This record gives sequence, structure tokens and C-alpha cells, in this order.
Amino acid sequence: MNIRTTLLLPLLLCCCLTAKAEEGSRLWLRQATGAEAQVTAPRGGATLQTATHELREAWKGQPITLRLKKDKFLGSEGFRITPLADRLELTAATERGLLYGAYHLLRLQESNGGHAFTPQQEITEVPAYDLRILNHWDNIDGTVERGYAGSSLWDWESLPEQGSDRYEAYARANASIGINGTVLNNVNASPRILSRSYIEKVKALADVFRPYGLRVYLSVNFASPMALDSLPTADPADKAVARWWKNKVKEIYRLIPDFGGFLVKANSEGQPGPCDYGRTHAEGANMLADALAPHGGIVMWRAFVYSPGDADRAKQAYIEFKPLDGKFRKNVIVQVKNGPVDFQPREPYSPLFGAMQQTPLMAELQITQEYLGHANHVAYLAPMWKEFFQYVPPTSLRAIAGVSNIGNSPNWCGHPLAQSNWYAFGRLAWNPALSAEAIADEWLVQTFRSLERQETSGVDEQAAYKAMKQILMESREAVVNYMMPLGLHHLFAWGHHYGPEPWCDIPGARPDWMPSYYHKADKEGIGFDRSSRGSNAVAQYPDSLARLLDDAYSCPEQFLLWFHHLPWNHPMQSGNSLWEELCRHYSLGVREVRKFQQLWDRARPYIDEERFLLVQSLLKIQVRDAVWWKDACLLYFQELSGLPFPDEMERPIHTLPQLKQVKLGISNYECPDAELLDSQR
Ligand code: GCW
Repeated sequence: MNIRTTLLLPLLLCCCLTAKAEEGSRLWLRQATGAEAQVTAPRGGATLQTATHELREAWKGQPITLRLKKDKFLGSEGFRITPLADRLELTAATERGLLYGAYHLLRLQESNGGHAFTPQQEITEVPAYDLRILNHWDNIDGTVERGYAGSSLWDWESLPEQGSDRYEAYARANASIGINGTVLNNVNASPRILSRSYIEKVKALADVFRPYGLRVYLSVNFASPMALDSLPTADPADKAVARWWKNKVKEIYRLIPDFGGFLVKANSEGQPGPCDYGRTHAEGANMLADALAPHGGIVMWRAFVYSPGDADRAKQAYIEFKPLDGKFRKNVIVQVKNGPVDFQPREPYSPLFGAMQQTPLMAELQITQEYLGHANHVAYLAPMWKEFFQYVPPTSLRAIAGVSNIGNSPNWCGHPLAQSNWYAFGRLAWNPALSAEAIADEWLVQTFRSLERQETSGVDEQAAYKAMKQILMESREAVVNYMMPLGLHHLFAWGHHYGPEPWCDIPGARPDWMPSYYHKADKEGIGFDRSSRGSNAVAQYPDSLARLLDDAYSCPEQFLLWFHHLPWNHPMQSGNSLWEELCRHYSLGVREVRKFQQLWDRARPYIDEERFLLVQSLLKIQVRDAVWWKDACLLYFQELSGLPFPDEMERPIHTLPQLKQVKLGISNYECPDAELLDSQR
């Protein structure tokens, strides 16, 4: 029996005994039905009918009239809610605007404890971005790359003949938070997704999603013409290749007239691309853009490129893409990960943002917790994304994408609290000015409010919500503390990116996939020197920021070891040495997760047993892992620093040789050696 089963067994037994169990499948959409509100609406299409239906089912407030009215200010998705003497009026220029308005009203009602609610003032909402897109890294064999919530939601085998209730539930959940696009398949794309039979499957999904304003996009493999139709080349300058793409695009639009376009990972991690033929990323993107333009489609071209050459990995995307600024067609958007390396628990922002003034850019955020404890650890990511927006003004972006954490597990995201990240992504994509706190409040009350109890039970219940919110708000920083504080990054074990392996050294493997490439710890000190004396990655940032980052005494300490290699006794702002400060952060991370356990227990009387117990069990795993991280990193670094642990620090409970034996399977759901880890406690 592995660790997850051992810890979850009492939970499974207990849930059989409780009546009001909830498995989380209803997400934040748990409002009661049968409200019988008076809802008046013009005749319209499926989207308008959906808006009307949602309000009729659940709206408890005063009568409401839906109106379609041309309004330049509202654009194609905004809406206005106007309180009149005897009713509310919801107006929008399109049916989609009305749908978003309907969900907004229901969200306000739920935030009001599910009670009838009358807005006192006019409310006007217009989304910050036209494209608010989920990226699924779902493979056509049903697996999900970096997915921790079961298999893919898309049952390609049974499509298009057979549907699933979950397809509609998925579209509805997205619409309720304003997400309006979905890339169905992995950026490491199988060419087969563009075969006729798969396009028919994609059409079936697009038909289900359409009433919810959710457009479908596909990731494409740049060598598809060779793989599918045996063309001798995929060179974008080759006329036959361009013609192949034009025809393929036509074939797609014949079946899916509102198809959104392509997402492309090219010349990255072994994927084919235009550089294979001596062409640039712009030439490759433009060839696809020309095929899509007549149909209104777009290309989202990823800037996630790096190779094991001499240049610091963190500099490479900038080096390759910056010279291409202004060279892309109008319907190309370059999609850039938030940080320059790869979705680490904390990274500075990617310097490409702000550097490509002539090119529309979109941010790629990662909702799935590839580097933040998978679906075992609680890590509410809105604070991380807000941190990104502090440096990259939302207005400088054209669109926003999030790598999905959704799978076919009953609660969609694996960890019950991970649903908050799907929710927060949608809300921030609609309005990046919302605070992480406000989003946490909204999500918690909608997701956990007791449906049995009509009235809130006052002070204690408020305290329980406050405790849950504290967990969410502090969770990401806790993960940073016990995994990679002070700017450390990529200390992950080979392959699965779950546990620590700062010592990892696989002979012959790519150096830029090894932790030592990033931490560069030795007897003298630790950290990657990206200052002007080192790789000079700081020079890719605007001058004033570059100067700040370049000096170890002015560089924000949260990025210190990202930009500097420093002696173990480097003095920190706290007065501690760097070594002491590292020890302090790792220990703090462990203590924070222990505190989450206590805080979570406070919520018990107010929420359902099933989700309560599941989170309680997962927190045990998280504490176990936090201790594992702390011990592994500190014991390893201590071998190099030769320094003693500070007096007050909690002592390791493992030894380094023991920890070096731990080898987890690729997925944390099957961790054959977790017992070894557990038995070492
Ligand atoms: O970080 C890496 C992930 C890969 C992923 C890649 C990417 C889809 O480990 O699994 O591939 O990033 O973003 O393309």
C-alpha cells in the first residue's frame, strides 16, 4: 500500500458514513435550483437561452430583464446591470455579454450567502482581454502531460458519437468565470489531431462548448504535412507546404466555422519547427497565420525555447525572439511563460515582456502545479500571478493563457483546493485588477458554503472562513519556503518535478536539466551569477531594474540566488548570514504547513466531511513532503557549506544517504518508494 492509500483509507471509510458528503464535482457552481425568478428576455440563440435558463433556475432577487443593445463601450463581451425601480436590467451588445452578466449576478448572490440580492448601483464590466484561454496538455492517448487529476477529460475514443455530461459542465464552469477559449491538446502535439477523424471529434466538442461562448483551438505539430500526407518537407518557404496548411485550415473551418486557431511549440524540447530549415520563428508563424487569416483565426506562437548551448538558459528566449520584434503577421500572438526559465515556484518575470513593443504578446501562466507539489500540496496561485502583474502591466498584454489543471477526476483538479486556481485564473483573465484576497473570498464561499444551513452561524463560521482564506493566501509562499527560497530554482528530481534532488547528476544528461546548473552550490557559496559579472541576464531588463538586480545588496532577496552567486556568510538584511537565512526559510516553510493543518481543522464544523477529510489527509502528505524538502536541501547544502545548523532550527529527521535512495515514480499517484520515505521518519 503506498502512502497516499494509507493516509486516505480512514477518510474513505468515514465518507461512507456521512450523509452530506460532497465530492467537489459541482465546483463553485453549487447554487440551489428552482428559484422561479421572473426573467424576461428577447428571443435569441443558444447562448441567450443559456443565460436565461441560469437566471430562471437560481436568481432569487427582483425581476430581471435581459436586453441586447449595441454599445461600443461594452464591446462584444461586456455587460451592464442597472437597478430600476421595479426590476433589474441586464444589457449587453451580444448574447455572450448577457451570459457573463448572468453569471456575475449569480456570483454576487452567492457571495451574499445565497440570499436575494439587489445591486444598489449600476455595474459595468468589460473583460481586460479578448482572449482568455485554457491550454490543455492533453494527449490523444488520454494521458495528460503534467496533469495530476486523472486522465484527460476528452474521451477521444468515443467521440464524436458519444458525448459526456462533463463536456457541458466544463464549458459552463469556464463561462461562469469568463474563460472563452480552450486549446484542447498538448503543445507536444501529435500530428494526428489534424487528421479528418480527429477534426470531427473536435467539432463535436466545439458544438457542445459554443452556447457557452467557449471557442476551440488546437496545438499543432509543425511537421504535420510530413506526418499526415508524406510531404518531403515542412519548410515554411515551400509552396506545397503552405498550400497543405491552407487546405487543412479550410477543412477545419468547414466543420467548425468559429474555430479559434493554432497554438505552436516549435523548435523546443525536440519539437519540429521552422529552424529545422534555417527559417526563423517569425517565418514559421507567418506561414500558418496566412492560412488562418481569411477565416479570422490566430496563431499563438510560443517563445519557450532553449538549447544546451553556452548561453544561460534564462537568457535564450529573449536572444532568439527579441530580434524578431515587428516581424510577425497581425494575427500572430507570441505566447511567453511568466518567467524566463519554466514555471518555478518563484521566478522574476520574463524580460521578453516589455522588450517586444511591435509584437502582440500573451502571458502563459501555469495552473497545473507541475513545480508546486502536484495535486498533493495546497498552493493558491493568485498571489503569484498578481506578483507577475506588479512587474508586467496587464495593459501591455494582448491575451492570457493558463495551462489547465483539469482532468477526469470527480473533483476535476485532484486537490479540492486546487479548484481555486482554475477559478482565479478565469477571474484574473477577466479582470487582473482583482485582488487575490477578493478572489479567495468569492471562491471559498461559493465552494464551501453549507447548502443545508440557511443562516450563517455567526462569528465562528466567519473565523472558519478566515482560517481557510489564510491557508490559501499563505500557501504559495510556504511552498517557496520549503522548496526553493531566496531565488533558488529547479532543485527538482529528474523527470517528475515533485521531490527534491539538488544532488542529481545523471552522467551524459543535458546539463541544463540538472539542478546543479541552477544552484551552483560549492564550498564557497551558492546561486547563479546572472549579474554583469556573470551571465549578465540582468541586462535584458530595463536599465533601472537591471541596476537594482545587478547589486546583491539592492536585489530583492526573494530573487537573490537567481541573480547572484554569494558566499555562505553573505550578510542578509535580517542580520543573519545567507546560510542561516536559508535554514530559516526552509524551517519556516515546514512550520507554515503545520499551521495550515491547525487552521483547516477550524473549518470542520462548517463544511462537508468528505472534502474536509480529503484536504486534511492531503495536508499530512504536504507536511511530510515539506520536511523531506527541507532535510534534503539543507543536508545537501550543509555538506558543501560545512556550517552548523542554527540553534533554534528544527533538526532533520532523515539522513542524506537515505534521501538519496528515494526514487519516486513519474506520477505521484503511483509512488512505489514513498513507503521508504515514510519509514524513514
Ligand atoms: O517545463 C516543461 C515541462 C514539459 C512541457 C514544457 C513546455 C508540454 O516539463 O512537460 O511540455 O515545459 O512548456 O512546453
